[in-house]
Amino acid sequence: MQPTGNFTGCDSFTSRSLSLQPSRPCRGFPSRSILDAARHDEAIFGATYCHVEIESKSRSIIHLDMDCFYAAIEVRDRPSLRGKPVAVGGARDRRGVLTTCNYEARKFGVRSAMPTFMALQRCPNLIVLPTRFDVYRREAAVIRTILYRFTSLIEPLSLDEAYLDVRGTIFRETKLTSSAGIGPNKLIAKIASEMNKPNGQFEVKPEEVPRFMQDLPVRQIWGIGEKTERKLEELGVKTCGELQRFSRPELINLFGKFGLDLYDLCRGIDDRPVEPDRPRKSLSTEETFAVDLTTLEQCEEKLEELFQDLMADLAQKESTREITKIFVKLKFSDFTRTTAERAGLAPTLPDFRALLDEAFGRTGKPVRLIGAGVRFAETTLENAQLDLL
Ligand code: TTP
Ligand code: MG
Ligand code: MG
Repeated sequence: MQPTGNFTGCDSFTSRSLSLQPSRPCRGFPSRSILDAARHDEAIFGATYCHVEIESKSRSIIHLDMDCFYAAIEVRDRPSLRGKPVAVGGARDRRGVLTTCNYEARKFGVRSAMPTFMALQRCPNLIVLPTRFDVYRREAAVIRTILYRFTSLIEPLSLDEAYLDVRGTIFRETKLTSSAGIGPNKLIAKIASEMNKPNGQFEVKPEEVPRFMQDLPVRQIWGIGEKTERKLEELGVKTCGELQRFSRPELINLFGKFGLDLYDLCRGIDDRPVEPDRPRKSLSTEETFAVDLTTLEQCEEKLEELFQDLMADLAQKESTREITKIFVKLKFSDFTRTTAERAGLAPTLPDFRALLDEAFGRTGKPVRLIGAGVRFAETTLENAQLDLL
């Protein structure tokens, strides 16, 4: 295994020493590919000996992930914050939650998705900044353009150089650091990219996979969340090596179909090819209420929460697509539904509110579900990306 450190020109982070116990769980897996507009700060791309060998065993996958992405952008844009603990998210008095924080804040135990009040208890000097999704979307588009430049250039013999170049180029052009992992498949590459974060990289060669998996905590495997982790712990299983002692039938008994995946994954086997994403046509969030909402004011309050979720989801999953329409969907207590939708509106809260007012005004019935969403322009991913630059 080959840990490699920082490139020059980025002095604010230090490279951590090699450890086979990654310090944090691997989230958001599986990722799709470098063409995937759905992920804003990470990309997976495959390098093979030649184009036709994409299905062969000679696959090499690089997984690249930006370091504390939103927080790093905020610190870059406000140099006076350098070296201080910084987080991005909702304010404490609004019962906010953090989207992320920089590595200075992580030393205090501050984490993504942590309520802001709790983060401030752990780190009283934490500087909490509001989100600027439009800026993150724009940065993601710039980074993706850089990545496009590399996709056709990578060859196995120069892989190390290639991913160094990718990270170096991103830093030169955005002043943001990233981390990369390289491995024989997506699973290993993704886990490897977390090994030397921030501003580091890590390679697992095919022959090193068995050793790499042996002590790896099961939580690092995609699909294993808190619940499965607990269930495994009750069975005395903490590492992938321990999980390898179970047979296929035993795992199917315990976890259903996912047991079959687990059998392979805990051995570091993952055959998913790197594939360009098929662009989705729309993105929405919705909520069904335990108690129906009867007034427009109640609906507006819920809409604001849905709007925040939608904006976060949009920045995360479709950071660069052109939005053509926005819509609000209501389902009523009698299960009838209506959708108010309009072209040419920006995805702003007042515009969503106008659509809600319109939809609510159509019936006045109690509301059991509200949905808010956007539709995207039909365009190729590359065009979508370039449009925004
Ligand atoms: P991540 O890549 O998971 O985290 P990160 O880039 O902040 O830090 P790391 O160095 O560990 O990779 O997520 C990318 C961005 O997505 C993150 O900057 C903010 C956003 N995000 C949320 O909004 N909510 C979340 O719960 C998480 C995990 C991320
Ligand atoms: Mg990420
Ligand atoms: Mg990241």
